[in-house]
Amino acid sequence: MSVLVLFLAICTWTANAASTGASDGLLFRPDYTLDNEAGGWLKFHPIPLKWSQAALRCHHEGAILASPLNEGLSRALGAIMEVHGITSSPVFTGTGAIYTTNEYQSMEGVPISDMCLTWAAEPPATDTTRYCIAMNANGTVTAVPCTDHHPFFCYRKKGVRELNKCGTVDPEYVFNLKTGSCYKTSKQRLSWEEAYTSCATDGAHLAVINSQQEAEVLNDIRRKIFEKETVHVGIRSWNREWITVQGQSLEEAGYSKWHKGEPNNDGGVENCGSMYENVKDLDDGVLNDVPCDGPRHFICEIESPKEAKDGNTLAKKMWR
Ligand SMILES: *[C@@H]1O[C@H](CO)[C@@H](O)[C@H](O)[C@H]1NC(C)=O
Ligand SMILES: [Ca+2]
Ligand SMILES: [Ca+2]
Repeated sequence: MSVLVLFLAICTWTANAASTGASDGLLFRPDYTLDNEAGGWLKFHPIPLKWSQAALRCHHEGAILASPLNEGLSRALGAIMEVHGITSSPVFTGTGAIYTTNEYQSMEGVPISDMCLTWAAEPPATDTTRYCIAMNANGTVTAVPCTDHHPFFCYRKKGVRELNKCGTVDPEYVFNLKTGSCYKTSKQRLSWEEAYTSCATDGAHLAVINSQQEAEVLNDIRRKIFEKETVHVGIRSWNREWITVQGQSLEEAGYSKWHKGEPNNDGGVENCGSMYENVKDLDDGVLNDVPCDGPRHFICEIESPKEAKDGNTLAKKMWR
């Protein structure tokens, strides 16, 4: 009995701690919602994934797979599940037998003995299956195989420094004074669509050329990092109408300089935009249409804070 009282006392104390520190103007990604009860930012991912995929997805977003670390977080997760009508299937938490089959802890390293969990179904004592902890809408938890597919929450605890000057948690975005945008170069060659998704996951977009100066800046980056290679940029053709990933025509965007003879729609399959390799030092940064499937390097862009408002609104629409 005394153990139970102590347990409740800890839970209450933690919940109070989590709900202190009202909004102090710090920002995180616009697709995340600040939840004071949770003590940080939350994003619900309704598309079910395996536990390992869910954990990686959160990591790429600069967050962590959410666990019911305290009552505040538990309540916040339960409330969002209710809003989304998730009552029949539990959601993955960031807690499970992550490193060994019989020791349960959250991704932050908090053992389950330190959490306020009410079990609907406990993990079997001995089993070779790896179990992860899923949460029901009523706040109870269930052990489910980590290879099952469930929706999940990503969580970013409120801290002192959330975003760098590029408005992201990713240090690879480099601010450029000439254009006021931040750029990140790819590590691997991807198809245009994969490149598009890769930038979107960062809260960025495939680089859109908005001026002659930006064409030169991007071409300098391209030449320095990728030398003679072409790179995907954020334009695509729909029935031979070229539209940027922000929904503008090239003229509206501010740059529509094609290489001589381009866009030629070679083979009838050139529906994606690339920045041309530097052929004779004459054609720096001009556009060429290429097949979307062709794996190429690419540059992601985040606009300056002034313009980022629109960019973020667009991005927010893209994100669920
Ligand atoms: C909570 O929900 C789970 C799953 O739907 C169910 O098994 C459990 O009995 C419920 N517990 C309570 C206390 O309502
Ligand atoms: Ca731009
Ligand atoms: Ca072409």
